[in-house]
Amino acid sequence: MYKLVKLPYSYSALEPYIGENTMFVHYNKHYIGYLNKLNELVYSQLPIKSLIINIDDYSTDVRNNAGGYFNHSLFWNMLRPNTTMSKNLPPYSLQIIIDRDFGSYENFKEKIKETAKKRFGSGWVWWILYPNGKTAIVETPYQDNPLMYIDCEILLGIDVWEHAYYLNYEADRESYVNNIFNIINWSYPNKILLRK
Ligand code: MN3
Repeated sequence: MYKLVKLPYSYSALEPYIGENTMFVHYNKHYIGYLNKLNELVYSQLPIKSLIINIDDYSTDVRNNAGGYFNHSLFWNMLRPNTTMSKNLPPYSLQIIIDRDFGSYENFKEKIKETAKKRFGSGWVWWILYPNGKTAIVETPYQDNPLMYIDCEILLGIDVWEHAYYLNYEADRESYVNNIFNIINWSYPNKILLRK
């Protein structure tokens, strides 16, 4: 049985950027839905990451629900509350990597916004780390993620399904993505890069 990852903050903690209703529905309806469906479909002792890496061996139903479960389990921890309305800039250790691979933090943000715009319909935008140490921004459809396609590590993921923002932003994905930089938990990618 795959298990629920607890939301590491309250449903209202990401306000004003993501509202309490959105978080409640996102967690309880969508996330728990993927998990329950996945547990109905497969009885596996395999760590979820191994299942994801070998996803081509499974049905589309397993792919969608395993992806939904895995992606959201990461996503909750990639965000953090920002009650001080600070700019939430990445720490120096990440700034160096961002400057190296994207030129500047502004360019990095632009690249993410542009990639989110390019994703037609539901999906995710990712900041990934290649085995050679370079990082890049990519996107995947539905509940897919880069581990299903290539050898890499996920540094950050942004859910650009309408269910992630519609109650707050209606169809304005751009404003949602623009605002999400205020609540990115930079410790998440930082920990992965420090291990290298
Ligand atoms: Mn979602």
